[in-house]
Amino acid sequence: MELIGERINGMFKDIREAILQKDPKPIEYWARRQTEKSAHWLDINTGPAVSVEDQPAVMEWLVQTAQSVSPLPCCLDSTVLGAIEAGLKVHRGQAIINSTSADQRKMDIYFPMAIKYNAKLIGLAMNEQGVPKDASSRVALAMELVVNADAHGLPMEDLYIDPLALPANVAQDHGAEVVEAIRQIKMLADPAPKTTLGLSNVSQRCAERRLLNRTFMVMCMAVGLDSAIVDMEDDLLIKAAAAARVLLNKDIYCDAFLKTFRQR
Ligand code: THG
Repeated sequence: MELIGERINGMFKDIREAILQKDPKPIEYWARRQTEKSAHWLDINTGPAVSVEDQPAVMEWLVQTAQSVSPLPCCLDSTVLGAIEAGLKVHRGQAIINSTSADQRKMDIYFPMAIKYNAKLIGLAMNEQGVPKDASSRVALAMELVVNADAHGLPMEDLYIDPLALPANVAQDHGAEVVEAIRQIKMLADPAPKTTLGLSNVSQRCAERRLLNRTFMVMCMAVGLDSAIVDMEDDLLIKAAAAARVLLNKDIYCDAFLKTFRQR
């Protein structure tokens, strides 16, 4: 299970303030902290308070600040093309572009960009018409992403398809559809594309957030979830990921499997 730490996101008040004050300390803190907690990538999102014009410079600053204290690669999370490219230009290691939709005009820009910068690419199972209601429409959009990866020459293991998790309190019917979509997406091609989710979406403004996050993650892992953007502060979530890998026979069982998982 590949873990992408969600915390460097302007949606959080301390990060929003850090961006406005150009104070590197909170960024450095969360880059180090999520690295210690065994994240594999750092999601970097400027958040809603930064204007489109300012986004490239802020993304560049966030990536450089995070990578000045952490060896981890970043998952560049923005809807602004210029911000993604600014992040890619200063990034060290293999980045993840987060994200393209299955909109053909966007795919024709983002797939070549991923290849140019040797980056991985998250493809959202949505298009101009928005987020689909059921599993089969998510899978149809995932197929568009797979076809485009093939056509543009992006290796299938560098494509991460995100069927889009929505909050359980307002979109309860989507949970089971996401699970079924993941199961089918893993059968679309051989080798299969990878799968990912913004896991904490599922519990936004819900009671018992961590319980919902952990449970949904394990359910999705059972049908082929390869990675997720997660709350690395939730130690039991990380332990559940390790346990699920053992129980799915993806890692060998040893008495130290929790420790072993965190050391990778
Ligand atoms: N798919 C992809 N990328 C994504 C998402 C996705 N990036 C953003 C998001 N969704 C994943 N990251 C987060 C980060 C934080 C929260 C949820 C998802 C979160 N934040 C608190 C909240 O809204 O309640 C913030 C509260 C606070 O200020 O402390 O839950 O789906 N590809």
